[in-house]
Amino acid sequence: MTIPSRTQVAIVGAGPSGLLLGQLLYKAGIDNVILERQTGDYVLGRIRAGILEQVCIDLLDEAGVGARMHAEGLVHGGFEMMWAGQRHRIDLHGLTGGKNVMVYGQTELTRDLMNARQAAGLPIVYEAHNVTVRDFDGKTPQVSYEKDGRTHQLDCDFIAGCDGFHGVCRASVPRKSITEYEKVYPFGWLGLLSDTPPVSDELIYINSPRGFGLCSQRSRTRSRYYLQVPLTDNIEAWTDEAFWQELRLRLDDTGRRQLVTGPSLEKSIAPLRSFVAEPMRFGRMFLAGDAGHIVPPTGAKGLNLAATDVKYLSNAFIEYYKDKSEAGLDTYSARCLRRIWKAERFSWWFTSLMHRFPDDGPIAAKFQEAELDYLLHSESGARTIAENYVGLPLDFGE
Ligand code: RFL
Ligand code: PHB
Repeated sequence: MTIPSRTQVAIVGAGPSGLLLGQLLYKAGIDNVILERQTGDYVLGRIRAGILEQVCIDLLDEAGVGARMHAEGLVHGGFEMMWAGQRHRIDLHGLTGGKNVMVYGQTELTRDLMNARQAAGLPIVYEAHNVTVRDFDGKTPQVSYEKDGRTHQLDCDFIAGCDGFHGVCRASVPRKSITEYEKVYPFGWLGLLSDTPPVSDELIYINSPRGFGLCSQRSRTRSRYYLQVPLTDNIEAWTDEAFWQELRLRLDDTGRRQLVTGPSLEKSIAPLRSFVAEPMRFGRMFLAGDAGHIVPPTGAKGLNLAATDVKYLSNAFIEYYKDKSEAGLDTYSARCLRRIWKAERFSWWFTSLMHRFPDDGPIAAKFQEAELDYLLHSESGARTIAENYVGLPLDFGE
């Protein structure tokens, strides 16, 4: 594949944000080049999100990559919350006027986007090292990168920073031009993926005296489980058997009976963080997805927020090239941030409600149980959870 030295939009990062943006721009006839630090296999090996909101599903359809998702994804009309050993169902479908979520792994979605890009023969550079973004405050931004020992330069109209939390784009902005808000949580999530049938048809979020637990899934034969663990825990110390034993202790009797265990396919510990960078536009460079914000995974919002950033950004580029209007570019940051802060708030609140915080005494657990008891027995309480979980409408509050 020949990589041009000039393009309209240079996209840094081939995670879901970068690949989806590239595909939407391609559909609209806008040239783009993607530069990714890792190999494609490495990107596909990262086990992350599992839950898609309707807004994200619609966007994948718009990008023309939804066929396998509709064939293989599982539609969920509810999930369960457990505390004090009892389960209570949140009827997403009933409480939101018919909305659902879809279980479809980030790995699969990424694979669909990669395949579509390859089929269209669009330029993407894997193992692009030392990516550097320059002159984005002027009219002629540039991106340089090293590949196979040679330095290459890419001239462009715009740079899309889709390079995740540890990327180069946000880090290249002068400190005086950016404000960062951050909260780091005093625990992590230990995740385990296994080819075993899920313990239940729907997800179970568990508040237990031993800490949070989550029973999720990727398909009818593949499960994904998470346990709250101290940040000091070492992944090597968590044998599969130790994981299953701890999950049993956090489940109820029915769950313990129905749990099918097996060897792990992947096991990792992820730290939990709330983070927002403001603004998301710096001249001709725009941040999208985890490059601009991080949520703790409890509300399943990270990938979905990335998808809505990409929707606003692709629309803004399309307006710019087709209608010669900069209106979408000018409002991009404010529109995204309005949505992002609501998802940040929900994810922080849901995390606080469901986890045990090491410095909190027994009274905090009592407060959590009282709040859960109230929320799940109040229709408006349950609806508030459901409405946020399925995702607020794109035009919410506009
Ligand atoms: P990514 O996926 O981090 O991709 C960024 C890409 O940029 C590359 N990169 C660079 N490339 C070139 N030069 C550089 N200097 C570069 N620096 C970085 C990286 O290699 C990478 O390929 O960000 P993106 O595309 O914005 O996507 C965001 C999502 O990945 C993330 O929000 C979700 O995974 C979050 N998340 C969840 N989101 C949901 O909506 N629903 C869920 O159920 C859900 N569960 C989760 C999650 C995240 C988790 N972890 C591990 C953080 C569960 C977990 C455990
Ligand atoms: C997952 O399946 O990885 C998953 C599901 C729901 C969450 C977080 C992660 O809230």
